[in-house]
Amino acid sequence: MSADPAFRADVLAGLGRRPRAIPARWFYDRQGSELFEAITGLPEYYPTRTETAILHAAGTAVAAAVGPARAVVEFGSGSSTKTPILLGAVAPSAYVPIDISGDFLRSSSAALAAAHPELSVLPVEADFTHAVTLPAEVTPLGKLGFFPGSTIGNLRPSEAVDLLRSMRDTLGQGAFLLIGMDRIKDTGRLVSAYDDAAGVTAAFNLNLLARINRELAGTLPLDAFRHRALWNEAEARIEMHLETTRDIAFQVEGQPFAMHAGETIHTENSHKYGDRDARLLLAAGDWTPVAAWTDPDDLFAVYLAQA
Ligand code: AVJ
Repeated sequence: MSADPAFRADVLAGLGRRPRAIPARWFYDRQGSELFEAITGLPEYYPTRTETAILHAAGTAVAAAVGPARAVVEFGSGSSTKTPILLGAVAPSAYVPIDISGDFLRSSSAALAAAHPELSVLPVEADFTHAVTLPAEVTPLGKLGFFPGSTIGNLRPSEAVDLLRSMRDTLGQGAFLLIGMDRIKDTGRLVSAYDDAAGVTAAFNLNLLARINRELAGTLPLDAFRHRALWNEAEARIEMHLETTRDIAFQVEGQPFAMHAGETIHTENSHKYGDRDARLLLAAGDWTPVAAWTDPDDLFAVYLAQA
């Protein structure tokens, strides 16, 4: 299978720049997606189970706030756990998942349509970081955007503002957005969520190098890398890196690279937000927060905002 040219470009550019960094979107080949599913069930990785509980508790209030006859527009292909909770609470007439990867989108949409025969499921294969034209069927319907998981945290603040503005362009004036945002908390709790004792997150991180070797004729010596997760206080984010334990030389598609012991490839940012940070970010993205729900330990928050 010939590699995605965007993957090739991001990897070659990312390994060539200093500090070396590869965008987190490339984690999610089949192995990476399966490893992420395993991460969501880890005892240390609280976000998924916490957000799911919040959605269960807040569903009725969200439905009351957004009103009837809506279209739920999910930015991403939808998760088998969280999406049905929202659909069950809001009972929309249409569901529009938007995702750049068509295969995953089609399979998850088909599964959801089978489970919700009364729902019009209208998948759109697109890059939702830019405004997306929604199917004509949903034009007359009020829109409720859904962006769970604190995936917004993968983006640096300026990129997150741009994404929020694109979502507003896609959904239109008066639309609602339900968005998950992970809270700042005890550093030890945060770091262990990204460096679990079983090493599943380490395998998830290292799989990116295995994917480069698989798809880009890479010769990276995986045994020379170790997973690192650290809290960056100044940026309020967890950073994941792959650190070399010795001097190495390798190729990617024939292009040579060398790394000294201790150098890293920065593979992910997961920004965390206090309540004020979250509200400021939404406002910068031209969204007005109208409600928020958290868990009893204030580990995670779900915001409802209006355009
Ligand atoms: C899917 C991006 C929300 O940042 O917490 C989980 C990905 N990375 N463990 C996150 C992830 C390491 C996750 N997001």
